[in-house]
Amino acid sequence: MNADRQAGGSEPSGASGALAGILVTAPLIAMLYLGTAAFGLPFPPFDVFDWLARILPGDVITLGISALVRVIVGLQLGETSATAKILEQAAALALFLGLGMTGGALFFLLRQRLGRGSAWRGGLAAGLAVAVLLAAVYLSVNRTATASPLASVLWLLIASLGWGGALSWIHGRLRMSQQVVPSVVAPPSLEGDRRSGLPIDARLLDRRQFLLRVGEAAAVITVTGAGLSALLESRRTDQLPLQTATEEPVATLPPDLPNADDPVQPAPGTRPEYTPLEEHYRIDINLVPPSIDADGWALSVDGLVENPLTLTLDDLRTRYPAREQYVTLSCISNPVGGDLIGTTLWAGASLQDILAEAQPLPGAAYLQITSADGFHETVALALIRQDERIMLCYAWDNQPLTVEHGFPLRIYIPDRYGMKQPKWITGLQVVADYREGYWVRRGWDEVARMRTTAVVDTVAAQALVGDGDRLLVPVGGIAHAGARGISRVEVRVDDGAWEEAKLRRPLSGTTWVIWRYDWPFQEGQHTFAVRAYDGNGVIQDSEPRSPHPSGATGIHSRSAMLVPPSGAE
Ligand SMILES: Nc1nc2c(c(=O)[nH]1)N[C@H]1C(S)=C(S)[C@@H](COP(=O)(O)O)O[C@H]1N2
Ligand SMILES: [Mo]
Repeated sequence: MNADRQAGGSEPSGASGALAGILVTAPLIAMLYLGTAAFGLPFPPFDVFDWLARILPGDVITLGISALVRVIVGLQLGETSATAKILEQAAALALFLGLGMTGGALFFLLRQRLGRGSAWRGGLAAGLAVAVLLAAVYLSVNRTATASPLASVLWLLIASLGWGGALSWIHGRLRMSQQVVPSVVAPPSLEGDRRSGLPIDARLLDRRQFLLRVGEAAAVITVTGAGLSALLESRRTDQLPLQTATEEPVATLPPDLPNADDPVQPAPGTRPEYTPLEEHYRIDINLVPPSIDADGWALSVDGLVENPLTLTLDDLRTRYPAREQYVTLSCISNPVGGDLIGTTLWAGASLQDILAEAQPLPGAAYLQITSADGFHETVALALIRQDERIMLCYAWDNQPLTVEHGFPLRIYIPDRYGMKQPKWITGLQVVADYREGYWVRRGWDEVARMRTTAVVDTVAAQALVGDGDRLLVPVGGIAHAGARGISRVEVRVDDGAWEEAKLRRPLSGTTWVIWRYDWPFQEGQHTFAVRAYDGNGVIQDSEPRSPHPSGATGIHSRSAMLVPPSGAE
């Protein structure tokens, strides 16, 4: 046996370490999930992913986002932003498992190198190293754990030590089984002990059999832990109506829309003009949105101001005239025709009113906005002075902001893509110098002005309408040009001429416009293309451009097979 070891190759290999890493990390993930679901402790797999998303170069992230959106749209995986979050969460788990695997391999290789020193000390060192890394990541990005930082760091320490201990234990057992069962006679089967003629004893199991047992245990712990956590979490979220962060009643009726009497009705199949809140896209840099306790939160307005302010949510609601605005918000990553766009009623206080109270000092030129998740943006004071609609918004759809959409406070800036409009605002600072915002620094457009775009949502081949002796096909969708409005929409069928569509009066000057075009029915396959002119009469860019860096452009079209209605012949 000694000879075997001295001959080399008796130490468990790096590959065994990789396997051990997986077998130890999977149950660890389940236990961490349980800690999150039961006690609001941090969940490092998501934190590590969010941390990477913040430190990786902008091009890498942008490439990742556009690939993700293309896959979701291409494979028709469902609503883009919700699907993206699920895929990102899966990627985060895979990444963490991969890191655990690498950690296991490294541990085994290091043990080979460092010889046979005290095994438990190796495990302790590995656990401590992991604990330091996880705690650093937690402290730098985590805004979702509700447990105290002390409890959280302790928990990370315990979990990491458990991980290192288990790894070291597996390593020790593998080495021991190698010692007892010479590799020449240890066949890769459960018959191993009998064939090698050794007594059946847990300590004498051959490596494969031992790993099989560990694998079984790991699977049981992982599945049980994950199942239990999922159960706990669904209980908890069931109690939160729509994940609203306060106890205020949630409005269930759609608001009375100001254009309800407009004669131009959306073509059947057009997306809802007013987006149900739960269907509004969500885009941000967090796998789980930051949860902010309303009681502990207050907005600080400081920097180059005569009169620094600290405003609670109630102050914002009561000290300044409330403003309401129907708004269409779009992500700059939205492809033409995509679903990363939505319309709802925003309410808040004009930033003009708040700045008037804070009184910027001479030399003040910009407002820096910081968010709980580390996101930030800069707005020129000159822009705020010329547009009273720029507001700090505390309500959407007649109710407090939901956690996903920025509770307790977000900003609204007309005519800008979502990337310029922070959610989960914690502070405003009046400054002299410009500083690039989060996505600007990562290579996206500095101004991020909404592009003029139009989309064919529907060719209502199943909802033909009669018009005298003619049969018409309703075609329709949305057109949008930020706060510039839409003055004209045109439709082209196949290679025909551009024809004017009807416009429905919009909910406000800052929402999309619903258009409709009823086309005299012609049998066969037809393609309907659409283009829009903004409120100033400027025609849209028809050149197809990808979202990066300034927003997607191009002509949207939709094809449909038109067959005569049965019974119409
Ligand atoms: N704090 C914070 N605010 C943010 C973001 C973010 O990642 N963090 N993402 C921005 C982007 S890119 C968009 S498109 C909008 C989306 O807002 P919504 O999720 O409410 O639709 O939020 C913006 N505000
Ligand atoms: Mo966005």
